[in-house]
Amino acid sequence: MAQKLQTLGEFIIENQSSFQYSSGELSSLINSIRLAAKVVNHEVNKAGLVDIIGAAGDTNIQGEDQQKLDVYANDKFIQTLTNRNIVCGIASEEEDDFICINSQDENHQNKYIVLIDPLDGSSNIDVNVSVGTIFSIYRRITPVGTPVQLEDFLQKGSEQVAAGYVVYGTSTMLVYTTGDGVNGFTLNPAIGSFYLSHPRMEFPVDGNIYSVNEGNYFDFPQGIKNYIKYCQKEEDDRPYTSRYIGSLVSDFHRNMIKGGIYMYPQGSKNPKGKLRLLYECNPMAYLAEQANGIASDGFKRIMDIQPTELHQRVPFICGSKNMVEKAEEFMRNA
Ligand code: AHM
Ligand code: MG
Repeated sequence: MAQKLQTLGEFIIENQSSFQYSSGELSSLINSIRLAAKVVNHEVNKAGLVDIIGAAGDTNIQGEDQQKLDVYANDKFIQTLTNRNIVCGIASEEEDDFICINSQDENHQNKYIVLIDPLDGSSNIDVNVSVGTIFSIYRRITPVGTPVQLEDFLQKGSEQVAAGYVVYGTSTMLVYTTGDGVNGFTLNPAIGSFYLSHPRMEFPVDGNIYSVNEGNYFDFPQGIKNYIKYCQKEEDDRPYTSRYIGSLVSDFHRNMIKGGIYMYPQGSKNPKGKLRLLYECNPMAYLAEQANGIASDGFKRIMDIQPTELHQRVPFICGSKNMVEKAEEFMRNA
C-alpha cells in the first residue's frame, strides 16, 4: 500500500516538541524560509524565459558582480523574515553588514538570528545549472529586547540550532536539520507543497566521488595535491571519479546521497579559501555532521572555528567520513 505523504508543514508541527527549546518560534522561522524558498524557486525557474539574468550592476562586499536573481533572492528572504517578525537579526552574504530587526522596540522577544547565502552558485544560472540557498540559525547571546550585536553573529558553528539548504535543481528540495538528523523535502510544483522524500539522509561512510576545481590544482597546498593524486591512482582497487558542478549545494547534495568529498582549499588566488565560514561552511558542516559526515579546514573541525568577521573565508573539506579523514591525513603529512 502506498505510504501517506507527509508535508513539510506537518513534519515541522510533528517534530516541534523534540526540539529542546520548543516554543514554536523556530518552527515559524523554518516555515518562513519554506515560504521564501517557494517564491525564489518560482523566479529561478523562470530565469530562462525572462530577461532577468545578468549583472545587476551592483558589486557585493567580496568585489563580485551580483546577478539580478541574487538580489531578488536576497530581498525575498530578508522581506519574508522581517515581515513575519520572527527574528531579531539577519546577516546575508549579499549585505555588507548585519541587519538589526525591531531595534526600536524594547518589547520584542525574538531570540533567533539567521545567516543566509540567498543564492549560492549564481554564476550557474544563465547556463541552467542548479543553484541553492543556504541558511543557518542561532539563538542570540545578547539580551532579548535589545538590538542585536556583531557578537550574536560571530558564534562558532557548533552553536547552531538549525541549518539547511534549498537546491533549485531538476526538482527543488529543502533539506534541513535542527540537530536531530537531516531530512529532505521535495517540492511538488503542481501543488506548491514540499513533501518528505528523503528521511534521515546520511553520507555513506565511504564514497568514490571527489569534487574539486582541478583547474586550480597547481595552486593547491601539497596535501591536497597528494590526496588528488591518491584518488587518481589505479592501484588497490580504488576507483574514484571526479564530479564538480561548481555549485556547493548541488555538489554537497550529490555527495551526501552517493558518497563523496567536496574540497575548496586555500591557494594564492584565495589565500584563506573561497567559501565563507558563516554563510556557507558552518551550515554545510552542521548538516554534514548530522548526516554522519565530517567538515574540516584540512586540520580541524569547521564548527570549532571562532569567527572573527562576518564575511570570513576558510578552506573547506567536507563529505564522507573516511574520505575527509584521508584528506586530513594527507594534509598533516605533507
Ligand atoms: P558564490 O557564493 O559567489 O556563488 O561562490 C560560491 C561557489 C560555490 O557554490 C562553488 O562550490 C564555488 O563557489 C565554485 O567556485 P569556483 O568556480 O572557483 O570553482
Ligand atoms: Mg555563496
